[in-house]
Amino acid sequence: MQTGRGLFITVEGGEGAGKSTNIACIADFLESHGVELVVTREPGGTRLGEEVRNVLLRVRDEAVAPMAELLLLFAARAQHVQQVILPALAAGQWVICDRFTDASYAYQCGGRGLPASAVRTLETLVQGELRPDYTLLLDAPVETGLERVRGRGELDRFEQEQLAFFQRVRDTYLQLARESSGRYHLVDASQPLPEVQARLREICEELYACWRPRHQVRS
Ligand code: Z5A
Repeated sequence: MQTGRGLFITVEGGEGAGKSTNIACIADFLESHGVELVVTREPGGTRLGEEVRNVLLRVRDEAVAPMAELLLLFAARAQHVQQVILPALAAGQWVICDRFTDASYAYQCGGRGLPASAVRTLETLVQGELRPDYTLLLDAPVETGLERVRGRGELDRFEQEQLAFFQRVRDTYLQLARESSGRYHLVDASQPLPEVQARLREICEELYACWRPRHQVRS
């Protein structure tokens, strides 16, 4: 982490883990401490990225090759990194991103079976040295998350996958959390929302306390 730079925090988890709900709570908490931040998401975060998102999520009558899916995700990511993430971090803002490259390891490698080397190659090409400073993994049993999402109505192309796919995604996230335990904060997202949010506020408080002494924060 460079001095003067904002923090890059990614929020990951399976379907219905509560990423969107909890990012709103994290953003409120940080803003109340005077942290300037950008909240964004993947796929998406730019006009181009949001168009790619629509292409990726739309239900289609042809199978999408896993490598085509991965390349589309990284095309959107390249635009997002250059247009949004790097400029915000350089300006000292925090970036809170709803999913990032760990989702490609979880979904395209764990879920679809692509080799991790494909993601590693694209990660280096597209991001250079940019990696998240911290990752909050909202973890819940697959059935719990799917139940929450399926109550919402129409399912997108990913949400129509089978249970075994989502189980592989979850297992991959948990493996990433074990391998990068310094970066990952694992949060039990099956708990009631107030408890999940209390834990997230605690984590943000710790991150903020480490970051603040090196930075000017408006009162
Ligand atoms: N994808 C990929 O394959 N590879 C990549 O590299 C990237 C993405 C970046 C779209 O992502 C898809 O892109 C995604 C993976 C793929 N697959 N799918 N599907 P997305 O993040 O936009 O989609 P999502 O994961 O499906 O997000 P979501 O459905 O919006 O889930 P969420 O944001 O985690 O949950 P939520 O909307 O905050 O909460 C869902 C409901 O549960 C809502 O009614 C909440 O009030 C409720 N909730 C949340 N927490 C709780 C608790 N603790 N208790 C009770 N109820 C709760």
